[in-house]
Amino acid sequence: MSQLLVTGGAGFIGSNFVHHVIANTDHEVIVLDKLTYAGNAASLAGLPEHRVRLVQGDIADAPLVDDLFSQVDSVVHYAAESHNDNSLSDPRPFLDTNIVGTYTLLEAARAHDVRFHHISTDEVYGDLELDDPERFTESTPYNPSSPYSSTKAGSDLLVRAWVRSFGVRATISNCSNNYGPYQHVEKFIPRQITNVLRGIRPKLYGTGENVRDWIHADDHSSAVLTILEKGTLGETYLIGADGEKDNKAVVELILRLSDLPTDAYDHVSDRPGHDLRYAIDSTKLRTELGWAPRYRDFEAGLAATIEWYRENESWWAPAKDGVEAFYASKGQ
Ligand code: NAD
Ligand code: TDX
Repeated sequence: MSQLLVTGGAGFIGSNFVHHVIANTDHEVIVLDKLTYAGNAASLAGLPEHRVRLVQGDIADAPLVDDLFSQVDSVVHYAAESHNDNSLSDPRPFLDTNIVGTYTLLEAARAHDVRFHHISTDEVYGDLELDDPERFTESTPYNPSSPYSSTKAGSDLLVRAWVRSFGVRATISNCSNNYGPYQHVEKFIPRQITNVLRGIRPKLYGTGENVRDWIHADDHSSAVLTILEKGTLGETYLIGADGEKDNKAVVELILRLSDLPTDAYDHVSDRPGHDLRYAIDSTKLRTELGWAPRYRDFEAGLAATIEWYRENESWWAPAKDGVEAFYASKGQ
């Protein structure tokens, strides 16, 4: 049994990870989360209180971070401003949390010699052409497009520098697009599912030909736990489950699974700088650490996710109107 600090553990992927850790290990977890608009204590409801403690606070608060690092063996760092569209309207919080926040955690990891795992994204590599036979690997050059992805790229580089310069015991993972329960309604899949549940037509940016490489959040969690347990210090691992789909196909599948005509959606204004395609080659993680995804059937995973949103309206309803007003103001 060890003590684990999970930053951003009240967000989408962080809360899925905490559920995964409680179900699959005997670790005790401290969640450090600022509970921004994206964080929700209700995502941790039902977990055993003697194993999970939520501390509301900012990862850029150095005294708080220092105190928490003195209580744990390992840290998994999910906390971030995570939404590309928000980063195009107001980039500042992305610098504060993703850059200064990560720096603050690295200084504490250095002071306390704590094992540190940094969660990042495939978006640091920029995008691929639709017909490019190559996928992203650990050696693809960084080429981020948006304020969000550039701050994530910056945070990755800070981790690498703290490993090399100060010997911090860290690993990094870059994962593709996640879906599953507890994802904020601002994101693509939950937005379209909750639109359908509300009788609103799904909204596709631009032509809808953009490709994302979908992985279930629980598979992301098992990969992170594998890296934490077996990963080589200083290394980067790409996480993906061979789930490439274009956005149009995802919207059509949501409509079909909801017994609606598959053309009952609207095209809306495109995202400025919209990355065309992401695709992950996760050979290193699979061959070196023996990881494999469990959710191999996207349609079944999506159907279960639709069901989760249908059954948990009280979790998402408070955020829905504000999100739709934000998108409507941008013609999206
Ligand atoms: P999210 O927005 O759902 O959750 C982020 C969490 O961080 C929230 O609970 C929020 O309250 C918290 N937070 C924000 N600023 C904070 C601060 N200054 N101090 C403490 N807590 C703070 O995001 P997510 O989609 O769960 O993403 C989690 C991580 O995974 C991020 O680092 C993101 O870059 C990465 N990632 C996400 C995806 C994806 O598909 N969503 C894919 C790859 C990587
Ligand atoms: O209403 C929409 N309609 C639409 O067509 C929304 C919200 C999005 N889209 C498109 C844009 C993207 O091509 O769907 C795709 C997915 O959009 P998002 O859910 O915003 O995800 P993305 O921009 O791909 O980034 C996500 O994956 C990588 C996460 O939000 C990031 O945190 C992660 O790093």
